[in-house]
Amino acid sequence: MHRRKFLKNSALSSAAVLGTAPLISCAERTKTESGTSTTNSPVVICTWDFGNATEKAWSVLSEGGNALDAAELGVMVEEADPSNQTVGLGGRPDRDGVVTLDACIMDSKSNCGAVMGLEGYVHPVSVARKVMEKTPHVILVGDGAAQFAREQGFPQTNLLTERSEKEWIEWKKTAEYTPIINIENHDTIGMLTLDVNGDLAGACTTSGMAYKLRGRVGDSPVIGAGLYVDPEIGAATATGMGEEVIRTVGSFLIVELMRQGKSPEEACREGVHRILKKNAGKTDFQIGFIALNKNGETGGYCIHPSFSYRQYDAQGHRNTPVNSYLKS
Ligand code: SD4
Repeated sequence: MHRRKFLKNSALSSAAVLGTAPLISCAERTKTESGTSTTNSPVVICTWDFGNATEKAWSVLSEGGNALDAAELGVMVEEADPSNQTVGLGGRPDRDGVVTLDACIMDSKSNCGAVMGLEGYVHPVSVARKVMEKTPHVILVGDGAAQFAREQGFPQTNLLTERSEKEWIEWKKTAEYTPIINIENHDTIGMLTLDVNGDLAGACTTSGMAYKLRGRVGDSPVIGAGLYVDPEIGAATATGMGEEVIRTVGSFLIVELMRQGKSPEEACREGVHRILKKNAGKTDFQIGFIALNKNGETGGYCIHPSFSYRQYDAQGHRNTPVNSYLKS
């Protein structure tokens, strides 16, 4: 049923691209036996060019699956990939050599869950979802989060790969803390999804800044900073220097800017400008925001060039470089 409606919408969208029908928004009013309902053409976007993760989420959405499942299953692909050293298994450790993971998830009813500083579990996003669904809480941290993960039956795993350990040992020779401005195509994954029912969801997961102080938590698992979803407006997520995103409650800000009528790109640009204003000319860090509104429109903005987002929708898939404040 969902799939049929989605395919119908896809056909409408294609007709619009070809100039045979006006494409006003992704939402279509459809007559059903019980009245009128809104159906949508699904969309998924994620920070950077995480093709496999986005494809996974799209496989859920294009079959009529829900936005929350799509976001969780999508980012799990990166969590399980040891070659990505900024998320999940194989993530770079803190300065004490321990991989600690942060993640959050949010649905279109404003339910949310998060784990911070989780050690020994490959899928913090799934633990975050259990926090959301099985507890009266939103956030669990450190040992408490690990205890909860164990109790929920998640398997324990050593997350420190040989490669990440070798690099950490090398780093210790100087122990200089210099976050890399851009890690092209390999960075924190924030994913935003819109399903056939018009429901939005999002997930964000990371190992955080490499060689961070033990106990440091960035923006990624902080609802409103690294991720925010508002059922009436849209959703936003962030990557980059978490401290700066937290100071502006970045993703919440972007959703509120969309509420005021800004397009996703305009809202992301304003969010980046707010951060820059607070830093009075300092630009030696990266911030990248992406956003998806209720109509399926997407956009992003960043400080340094080379940030992009991958998108899957009824028109296919593409990697979209986003405009940046600095041009080189
Ligand atoms: C953090 N925002 O922990 C994350 C990390 C990140 O580019 O996105 N790095 O601050």
